[in-house]
Amino acid sequence: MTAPATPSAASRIAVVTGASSGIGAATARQLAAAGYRVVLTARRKDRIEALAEEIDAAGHSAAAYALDVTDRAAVDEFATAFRTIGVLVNNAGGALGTDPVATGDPQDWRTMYETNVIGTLNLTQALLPALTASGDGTVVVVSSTAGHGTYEGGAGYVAAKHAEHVLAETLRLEIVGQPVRVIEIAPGMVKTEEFSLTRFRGDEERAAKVYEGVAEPLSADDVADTITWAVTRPSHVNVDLLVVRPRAQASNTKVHREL
Ligand code: 8X3
Repeated sequence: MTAPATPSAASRIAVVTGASSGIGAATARQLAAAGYRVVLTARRKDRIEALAEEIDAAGHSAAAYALDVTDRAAVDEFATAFRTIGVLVNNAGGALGTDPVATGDPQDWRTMYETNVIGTLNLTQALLPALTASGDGTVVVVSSTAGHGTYEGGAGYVAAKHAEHVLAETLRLEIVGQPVRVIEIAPGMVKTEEFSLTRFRGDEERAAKVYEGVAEPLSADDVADTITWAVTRPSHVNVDLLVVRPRAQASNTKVHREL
């Protein structure tokens, strides 16, 4: 079995967006444990500062930087802090609503496109020079199984996640020959504290129904584990796309529930 690679000095920094909770927070913890100096970004400063302290206290290295990924000027300003970085994990994003195409709110579609797609574009564009300068860079795009198939009520989110998939696939084509990998991780049903709650605008009952009867949805740690595994493969190994679902989920619309 291939041993996990340890980052070189020039590629030791890993930037994680949406690091205030869920998959982002779990990924920050695991990359820190794998030897990266993690830079946590999210809008909620208090949360990422607390997580950075926790990671430091565990003997690893972290810094927190409050950032809205949709604010290009702020992203550009953030990027000036880095000459070289090893890893960018584009995790920030999320879903809003489950309305059908016929009645979906265009503003929800815009918001999802902005946070998931333009946010990923902003960070990737701003940090690509530093990733390339490291001589060993990795861009991770945390998309979704929603980026690979649709389902009723999901179109706004599905469209945004398909766009993220296209961004990753196109970037990989465009920068081949440069020392930067592009990895897409596409998780299916993951039970986190916020994803479903945000989608249903705080309606706890509807949010909980998504996971009803599902024995073991994926956890944030399960997904962070796949991200960390892909990132710590030797530099010449590019995991283009990794789809990960719970065993109880065979497709976006086929879920085994014990009710
Ligand atoms: C989350 C998966 O099924 O809610 O990205 O679209 S799903």
